[in-house]
Amino acid sequence: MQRVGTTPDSFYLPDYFDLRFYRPFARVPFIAQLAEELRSNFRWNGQLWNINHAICTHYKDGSDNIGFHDDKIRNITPGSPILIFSLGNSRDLQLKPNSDANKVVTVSMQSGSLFVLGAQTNASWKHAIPVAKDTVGSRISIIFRDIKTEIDTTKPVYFKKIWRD
Ligand SMILES: O=C(O)CCC(=O)C(=O)O
Repeated sequence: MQRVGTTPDSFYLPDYFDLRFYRPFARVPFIAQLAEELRSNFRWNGQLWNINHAICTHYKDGSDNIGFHDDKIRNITPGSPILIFSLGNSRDLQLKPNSDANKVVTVSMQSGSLFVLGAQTNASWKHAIPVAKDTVGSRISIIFRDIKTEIDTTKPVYFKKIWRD
């Protein structure tokens, strides 16, 4: 067993659990390459952003969905965009302004597309991936962010499992 941390909230992990393998950047070179492309070439509001974080979400079929929410910004660089890269089957992204519960804008998230959720839009609109009306296969989204928190590689990475096997 390996002890992670020295404070009262530290815990033990089995020896076979190697934290390096639970980091998408280390595990999937394709994601690291995409992040590098975005860091070097993607300008938003006239500047480059330090895209240093990725979360992958797998929607196994049209029944997998995410309800309306805004993205929490506690750890992200102020003003930075949230970049949603889509792979696989197209799914609709719905956007709803906080000021008007009856208005919904729908964007078709095509494979290979990059949707830019700007900081102001995230602050004043909610977004969702609704259940698909038609039969649809799987989709993966990779969400890139500019995280300002330093990552301590000696600490564990927490995973929230949001898909069903
Ligand atoms: O998968 C997507 O396109 C959006 C995911 C999302 O809204 C989120 O993870 O906060």
